[in-house]
Amino acid sequence: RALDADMRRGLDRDEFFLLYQPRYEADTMRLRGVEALVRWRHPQRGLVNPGEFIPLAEETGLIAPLGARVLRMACEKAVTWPDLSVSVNVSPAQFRSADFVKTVSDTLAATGLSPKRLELELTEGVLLEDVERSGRILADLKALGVMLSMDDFGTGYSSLGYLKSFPFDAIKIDQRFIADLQATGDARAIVQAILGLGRALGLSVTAEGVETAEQLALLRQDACEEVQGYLMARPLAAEEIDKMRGEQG
Ligand code: G
Ligand code: G
Ligand code: MN
Ligand code: NA
Repeated sequence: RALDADMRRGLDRDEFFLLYQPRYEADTMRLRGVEALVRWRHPQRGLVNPGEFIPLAEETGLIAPLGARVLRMACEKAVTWPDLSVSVNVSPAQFRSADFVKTVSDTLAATGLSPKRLELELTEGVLLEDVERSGRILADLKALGVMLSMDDFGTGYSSLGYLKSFPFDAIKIDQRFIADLQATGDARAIVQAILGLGRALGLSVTAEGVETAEQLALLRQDACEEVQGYLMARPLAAEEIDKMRGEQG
């Protein structure tokens, strides 16, 4: 397909780049880290969003080289931000590709990034297929010293069992629950339950998609550790993160 050929050419020509969305400690609003989010500057179409090309890259197998490129860019940048952690999204086909663990290990070695400052965000889809093999990959990643977080938590089927049997360090509450968050109601009850689960299992919890002051206030009331969302900051160019770090001192 045309877009597939375009992507191959785009990789050769360095058309992919990263934006970084800040993640804050909810208590203090201190900048703690960033989530890397890939973008494609297509010569004819302009800016293309990952929602359009990640699924295609998953189908064609191009996700492995694209994911490796993303990881490399994120780690190189993170080395210049010693006070921050950087999270990178890993999609299912990338996770299962033959040399994923080696790619992560090689990238850490090549960039010199401390493994504990790299967080890999995995969705449940990563784990669904071959549970035993997934478990081995997760253990190998954990052995490298990187952090593992479960993304979009709360919308899948077996997240609770996965949290218990796999070595996750963190969970990110799915944006849908934050969008519905009000002082009273189901969404708040669910968010509180996830926060309780995080505390009980020793997992750090991030609320994603925080868009209003009310949502932020409720999350702070309920002792959510970390927040991310348009209320605080959109995904930003690396230079803007440089500036923010300068201002924070
Ligand atoms: O940045 P945006 O909100 O448009 O992202 C849309 C989707 O694309 C999200 O689900 C996000 O996790 C995913 N995504 C963004 N960047 C990457 C990436 O570098 N790798 C993978 N696998 N997914 C990404
Ligand atoms: O699937 P994942 O959680 O990685 O998706 C991250 C996506 O969510 C990115 O595309 C990012 O642009 C988007 N995002 C980040 N903050 C907000 C927000 O406050 N509101 C909405 N609607 N989307 C957000
Ligand atoms: Mn994510
Ligand atoms: Na998410």
